[in-house]
Formats: sequence, structure tokens, C-alpha cells
Amino acid sequence: MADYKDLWQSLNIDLEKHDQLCEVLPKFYSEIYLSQENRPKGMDYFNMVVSEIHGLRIKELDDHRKQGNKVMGSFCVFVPDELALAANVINVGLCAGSDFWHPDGEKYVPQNTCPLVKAAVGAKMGNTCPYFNSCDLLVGETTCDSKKKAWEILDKETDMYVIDLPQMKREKDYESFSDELKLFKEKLEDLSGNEITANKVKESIELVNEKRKALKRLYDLRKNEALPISGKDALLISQIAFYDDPKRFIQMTNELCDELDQRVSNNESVFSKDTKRILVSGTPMAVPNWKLHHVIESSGGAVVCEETCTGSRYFENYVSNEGETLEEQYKNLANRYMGINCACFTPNNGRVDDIIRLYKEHKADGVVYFTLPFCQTYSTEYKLVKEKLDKEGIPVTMIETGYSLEDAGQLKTRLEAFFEVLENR
Ligand code: BJ8
Repeated sequence: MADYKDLWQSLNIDLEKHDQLCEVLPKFYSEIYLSQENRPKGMDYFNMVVSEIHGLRIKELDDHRKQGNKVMGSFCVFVPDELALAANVINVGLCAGSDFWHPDGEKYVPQNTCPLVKAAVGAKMGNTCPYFNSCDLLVGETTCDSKKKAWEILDKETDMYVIDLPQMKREKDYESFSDELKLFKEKLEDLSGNEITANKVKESIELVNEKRKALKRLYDLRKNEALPISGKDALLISQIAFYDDPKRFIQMTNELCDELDQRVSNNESVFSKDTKRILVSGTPMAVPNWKLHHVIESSGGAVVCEETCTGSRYFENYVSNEGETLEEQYKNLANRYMGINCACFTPNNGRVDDIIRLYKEHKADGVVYFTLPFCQTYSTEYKLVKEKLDKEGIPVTMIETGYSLEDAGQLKTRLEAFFEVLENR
């Protein structure tokens, strides 16, 4: 990575602490990612993005701001990129996936808080993440209690806006979310000084749908018997989708998929035939949380799909571009976003239907239900999911694990035992 010290300093980054983070990431990445055999050539781009994780993209955000434009950060797949893009505001995903940020987070939130929230608070309050410090606005949402309280803490530090997400899916909830989108549009106009018109929203709906299509193409390739890409690599691409430039991301993902198409035609797989095909379902995995995928794929399994927010929930279903007026567009956006089946909704029966559908489409052998510690919505929902999967004869095991690598050996033992059960079915 080039020298970005001046840029980081201008963003008020704690350089000493940040150096410690920059030191560990390359080794960690190399062990988990670069050690894989037979990776597609198209992963070179994504390797470069990681090697420049706090460099190139931060410089692009800085250039954008220097041209008088704004950058916002968000933490959830319910925050619509389409409205941000229509205001020429860059939206970057800020969920944080390392326990490096926990000590700073624990100064503000209880130790027994979801690791994702704790890390996000720590990254901002400790000034160790240049993405947070490149944002003119942070946008939260009312999904879970941990997040709602975290917004109040971050609000003291920076400009914070919260979208009120309904927790049920009745007609009035769709209308209420549509109204929220209108308020969010006004906030973005205030922030950017740019008017959001129906034409601009139309263009951005098209662009974001293209991004979803590229990700869907990648995921569809993982339905083949011959797996052209590892689950780890697919996860990385989904994670990068949250902060990369959308046009470049679409191009590079489609180029990679061209190569993967070729691999599929040649019946070329990165795993041997007896590898157990696993659907991972549950809470999101923010960069650099690659632990579970790494353990699965070094214990005789291959992850063939993620029913998570860093997976199918991020890209499935498109926004209709039929609307000609802003009012119609808010409704179309609300229809797509309210269709996401997050455990923060009650009831949330659509999620288990998604799990069963994806399990079948991806020809999985079993489901690993993943939850971060202290995430009550996802851990409680496991019981309901398991009951339905049992009825369908779908094997499932639950893994609750945070960001620390200390339990990696234990996880490996548990997963090997699960794969043996799958083998003997
Ligand atoms: S749509 S999963 S991104 S809320 S894991 S912070 S729920 S305690 S991240 Fe999420 Fe949006 Fe739902 Fe997806 Fe809370 Fe659970 Fe932590 Fe979570």
C-alpha cells in the first residue's frame, strides 16, 4: 500500500493504533485467502481492494468530498443506496468485523453487546477506521436494541440520522417505510445541496439493480455441482460490494463470473467431490470476519450460499423501475426493502422459506446457522427455523461465535462432527 499517512492524519486517525491494525491484516489475509489453491484469476482485483483497504477507496472518498460532494456511512441493508446515489452521496457500509475495535467499543457499550455493534462503536470512538472518519453523516436504523442505543452514543460524536424501520409487515408498515424514505430523501438533499429528482432515482435504481444482478450471477454459479469459487472468496466479494465504487464493482464481478462460467463448462471445481456443501444462514459477517467460512472450508466443507445480509439478503429481489414520480418510487423501494427477511421482524416466516429454497437451489447437504453472541433476534429465531428444517429433513447445526479466533479449534471439532453426520445420512 502506498503512503496514506497524510490523508489519515487529515481524517483525525489515531495513527499509532491504526498502524497496529494495518500490521495484522496482511498476515491474516494471506493465511486465510492467499493460501487457497486454484483461485480464479479474477480474484486479483479483490485482493488488490483488500491490500488497499484503507488506501485507494479512502482517497476516492476524499477526492469526492474535495469536489464539494458528501459521503455517508450505514450499517444495515435496509438503508437504500438508491436515494444516496441520486443525491450524488457515496454510501459506504460501516459494520465492523474485528475484535481489534472491541476495547475502544467497551468504553461506551457494555461488554456483553453484539460484537458487530461493539466494533462499530469502537472504530468510530477510537478514531481507528478511516471509513468512519470520511463520513459527513452516519445513517442508522431501528432494527435491534443494541443498534438503537449505539446511535445515541454516536450521535454525540458526529452527525447521525436514524431511519425508523417498522418491525411488522402489514400494509400500514409498508406505507410507513415509504414515508420514512421521503424524510430520508429530504435529509440527503439537505446534506448534499442536491435535489433528488425522479429521473435521478430512476438512474440509481437501474445501477443498484445491476449490482444485485452481478451478485446474483456470482451466487447462481455456486449452484453448480462443480464449484468454481470458494465460499470464502464469494463472501469477500459480497463484503466489498458494500463500499466499492458500484460501477467498477459490477464490471469486475461480471468479469470474474465470465471466468467462472468457463470453469463450470470445463467441470472445474475448487473442492473435491466428497466435500460437504453448506448453506450458512444468520447474522452478517463484516470485514474481516472470515472465521466461520475459513473453519468450514478447512474442515471438509464448502460454503455454497449465505442467507445473510452479507449474502442473499443484500441482493435478492430488484426494485421495480416502473415508477415515474418520486411517490411511486418510494413505494417501489419500500416494496423491495420491506421484503428482506431480517429476524428483527415479527413474524418472520419468510426467512425460513428462503433458507429452504436456497438449500435446495444450491444443492446443500446441511445448514450452519450462524449467530453472533448477544444477538437475541437471530439466536431466538433458531428454534423456529430448526423446527421447520427438521420437518423438511434438512440437517442444521447452530454456531454462536464472535470475532476472536480463540474458539477456532473448538469450532473445527464441532463442524467435523456435523459433516460426519451428513456423510452418514
Ligand atoms: S437486516 S441482520 S444488517 S439488522 S447481529 S446488530 S441484528 S444484535 S446486523 Fe443486521 Fe440489518 Fe438485520 Fe441485516 Fe443487531 Fe443482531 Fe448484532 Fe445485527
